Amino acid sequence: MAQNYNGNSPVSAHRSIEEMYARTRELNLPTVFDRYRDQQPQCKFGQEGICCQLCSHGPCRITPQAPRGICGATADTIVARNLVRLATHGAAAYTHHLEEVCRTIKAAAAGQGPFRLQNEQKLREVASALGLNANLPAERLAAELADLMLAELRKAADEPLLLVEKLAPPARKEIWARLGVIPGGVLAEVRDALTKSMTNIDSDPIDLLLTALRLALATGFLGLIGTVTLQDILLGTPAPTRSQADLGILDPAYVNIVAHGHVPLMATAVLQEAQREEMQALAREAGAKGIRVLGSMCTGQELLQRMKTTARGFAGQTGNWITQEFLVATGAVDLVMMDMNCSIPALKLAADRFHTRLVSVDRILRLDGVEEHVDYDPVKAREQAQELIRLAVEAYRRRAADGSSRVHIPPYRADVLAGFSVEAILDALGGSLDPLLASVRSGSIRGIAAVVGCTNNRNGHDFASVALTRELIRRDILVLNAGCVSSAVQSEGLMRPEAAELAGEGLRSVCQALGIPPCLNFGSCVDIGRIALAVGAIAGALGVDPAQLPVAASAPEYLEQKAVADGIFAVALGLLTHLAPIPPVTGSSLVTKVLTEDLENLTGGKFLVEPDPVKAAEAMAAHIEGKRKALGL
Ligand code: XCC
Repeated sequence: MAQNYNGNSPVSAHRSIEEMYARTRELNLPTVFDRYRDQQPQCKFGQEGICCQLCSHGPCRITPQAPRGICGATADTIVARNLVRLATHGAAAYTHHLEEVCRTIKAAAAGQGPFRLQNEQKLREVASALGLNANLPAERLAAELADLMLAELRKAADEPLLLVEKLAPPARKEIWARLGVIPGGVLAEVRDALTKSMTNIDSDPIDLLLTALRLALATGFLGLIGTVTLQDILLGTPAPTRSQADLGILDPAYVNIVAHGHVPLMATAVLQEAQREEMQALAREAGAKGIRVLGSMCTGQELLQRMKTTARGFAGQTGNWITQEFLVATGAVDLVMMDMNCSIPALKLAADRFHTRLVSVDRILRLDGVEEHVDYDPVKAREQAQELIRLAVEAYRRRAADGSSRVHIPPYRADVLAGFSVEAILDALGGSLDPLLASVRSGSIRGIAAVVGCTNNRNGHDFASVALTRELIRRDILVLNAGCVSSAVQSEGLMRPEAAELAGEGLRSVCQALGIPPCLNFGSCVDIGRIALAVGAIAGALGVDPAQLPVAASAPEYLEQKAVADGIFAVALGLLTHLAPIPPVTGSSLVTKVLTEDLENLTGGKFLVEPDPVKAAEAMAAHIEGKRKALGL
């Protein structure tokens, strides 16, 4: 159940983290929960989005006595501008991920580096949909597709994205064209949004909000859908596999390497190298039973869902971003390879108390105090992976010399069935969406909810994600998870087929007939692109617009800027999008009203801000029932 976090236990929805929090207190190691408490009370101006620090006259804070900043900007302008800047950060970060995948596909196509294309069928389908000659040899076609994506990334703002033209549902394109938000290249959109949200350029809150929509569409189609598509071609399309989650999967007898971040390329290379006898022998020489690669956050979800293709031998998922300090504090982690985002500065403080080695494996990631980096290079990744494994074995030797008294592993773990994708669902259903749609029509499944995104300590770790998911499945709403929410749900055992027992009667019978859990793991946060494709496919099969579907989205514990861009993408797609905690927009009644009310008349989607997960589930269910009625279901 939802808790009001006050710095006392319970701090987390998971027994493992409760136990580890007690352990870190014993060790006098401050963690996220303690620092959260130390920050209270937090600044109300920042929370409401009405602090402007853009120019050297600032900071300006809006109050009834001072309703305008020194330049004359209103609360509406300041809030909208701050929101655009958040979304811009998110959009920019996704482009890095896409570029890394493009570089890797090109290396693989040239026969360089550790990867070979895993899904030629998808390559040919996508290439043909985007107008390439799908009959070319696979390697050449893959390189052309990667070049096409890079060209999309770099298009000018007035050159509409091909991916929107070719992949968006037709009714959506009309709506976006009317609003003037069909985007050009993401980099140009990022540049425009950053420029507009500078001091004294764009002070029109409505234009700023439209800028955010445009940016989010560019992000959604290229950063999310483009990246997911290329990753499937390179690493394989997710297929159902069994694994385990939570800190109890750690085994101190092994050299433990944690894959932590978002871009699963170096992690996959390390996993593949770690399977080789020569590397396992290195570990045994050091006295370990072998090497295990464990997942954390979104990189872990990426490995988990590809255990049938490039991630064979993966040992399971430890948790999400709030778990990271507690994971290191088990004393059983030898190396954390950190890629892209969500490695917190405090991870170093935890690692310093143990033998754990932190290594950045992405050129854009640097952690204060961490000198070691092996920046991913698609051509040299095999040798880099071997280097990382050697560093881990060295750290293991230090741990072994230290004795095992400092290792503390909470005994909790849960079985997981992961690896759902549109293709995997079609397979499970015998090749067509019809059986699923029939269950929705008959009402056994009332609708579908995408419960995705980060975890956030504001209301305690993972309480809202788990409670909302439970409430939705109880109401016969099929849940798709992605991002840190996936870990929350996995650790509580909700991604086992047996969790069908917790669902309402209708959903339970469908899940039991198919042998699937009531919460389907769609992977990492970039896999929100996969969910968008699934929504588009369902809308297409029913011959309606996505906004008409009995579907809703939620980011019940959103944290950072990528999630802001994702959320705006979901409302642009026409979905009711639940959000908690309360985003920094409440200082402007105009922006709040546009986002939570008026937007529905424009895109069909809107935000629902509700910190209480039970109330949020009720509102999402009511929305789904309304859509069913309108469709005559
Ligand atoms: Fe980071 Fe992906 Fe958010 Fe989790 S979900 S807190 S971004 S790790 Ni993407």
